[in-house]
Amino acid sequence: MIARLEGLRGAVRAARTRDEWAASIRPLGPLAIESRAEKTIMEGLSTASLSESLRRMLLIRRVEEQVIHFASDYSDLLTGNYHVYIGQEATGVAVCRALAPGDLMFTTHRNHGHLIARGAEPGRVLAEIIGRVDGCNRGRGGIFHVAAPELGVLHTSAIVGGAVPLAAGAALALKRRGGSAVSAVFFGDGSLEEGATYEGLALASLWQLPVLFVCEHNGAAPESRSGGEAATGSHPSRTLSDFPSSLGITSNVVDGVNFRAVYAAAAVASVRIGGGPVFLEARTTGWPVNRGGAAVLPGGDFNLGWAWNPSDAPPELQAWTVESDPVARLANEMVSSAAFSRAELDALDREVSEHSTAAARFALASPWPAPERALQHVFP
Ligand SMILES: Cc1ncc(C[n+]2csc(CCOP(=O)(O)OP(=O)(O)O)c2C)c(N)n1
Ligand SMILES: [Mg+2]
Repeated sequence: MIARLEGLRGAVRAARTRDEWAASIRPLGPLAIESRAEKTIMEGLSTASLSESLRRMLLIRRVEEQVIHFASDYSDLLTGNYHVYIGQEATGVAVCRALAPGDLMFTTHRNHGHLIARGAEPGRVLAEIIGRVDGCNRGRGGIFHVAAPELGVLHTSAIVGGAVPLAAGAALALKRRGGSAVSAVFFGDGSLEEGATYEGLALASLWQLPVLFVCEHNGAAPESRSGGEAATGSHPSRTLSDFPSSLGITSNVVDGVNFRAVYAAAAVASVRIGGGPVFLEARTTGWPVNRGGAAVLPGGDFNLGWAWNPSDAPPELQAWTVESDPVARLANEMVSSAAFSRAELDALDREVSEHSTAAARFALASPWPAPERALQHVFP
């Protein structure tokens, strides 16, 4: 699949000039698939890749639950704010699935989900989150700066909007080097309140840089997710993708709860990006028990059975599970299509839960970095 995407990128670049790209600016998305190459992408979403995608979405959820346990079950593991990615798993997994191995990625204060979506080992992510020596960055990054250069995740910035210009800069380097790699950046809707974001968007458009801007709009009402207007309390435009559109960037709004829709938009974008940057606004509805910089688990860990029996979920999660949980939605779709049984998905979930429990044990057993090494890897 990845090799095919790489090949398609080259072919699409060769076929269209920059002017043609500029003229073609308009919303894209699942209904706007326009070429045979783009149709091939959707056909590539096979049974195997769906179960692998659900596995990864569940892994993010289970690892984030471990983060919540770290914060609630221990007094000294996580002493500040932390931000989990629960409710946005479809976006990270679908976008990462559409990326190729050589692509670069930048992320935010919700980085754990993105790192795992990109293939980072959960034990190393959890160890980094609690500052241990076996963490992705030897415990020096901590919860807000988990990075994995070996996976192309060059930097995480907890500064709202901070990663956007960095991703544009990396895209400039990629463009100068030639080749088909792209730079992808995840950021929240709040980033559109920051000047740095506009600089990054404007330069990416001016220089036609290969950047995939993924705006995770996690405050959207369920009815506004698949089109229409999204109520935002802090922006003058009610449709965030209007901002990049006004700068000449191809933009699209997609329902971030719908894995297939995000994948379609991201995969098509990653092919079209040869003609310049693409902006995806993925709308999700916030997990109701995500309280500011912390979270609670009112009914304990997520139970996959809630996907089929939402009335078993705690009252505050029932409506969200039905309307807005990307994991429950994909699991339900996979069972309704008769390609998978509930028992198969339960077995998948058990395996993922064991993986995340072992990852938490690994992180907790990892020692603190040695104080005498504190100045290693520091620029003089
Ligand atoms: C420049 C800056 N201002 C304020 C903050 C404090 N802060 C941390 S997360 C956050 C909310 C960001 O909202 P959004 O970008 O939509 O991301 P979400 O948390 O909703 O995923 C804020 C204001 C910050 N980290 N950086
Ligand atoms: Mg937000």
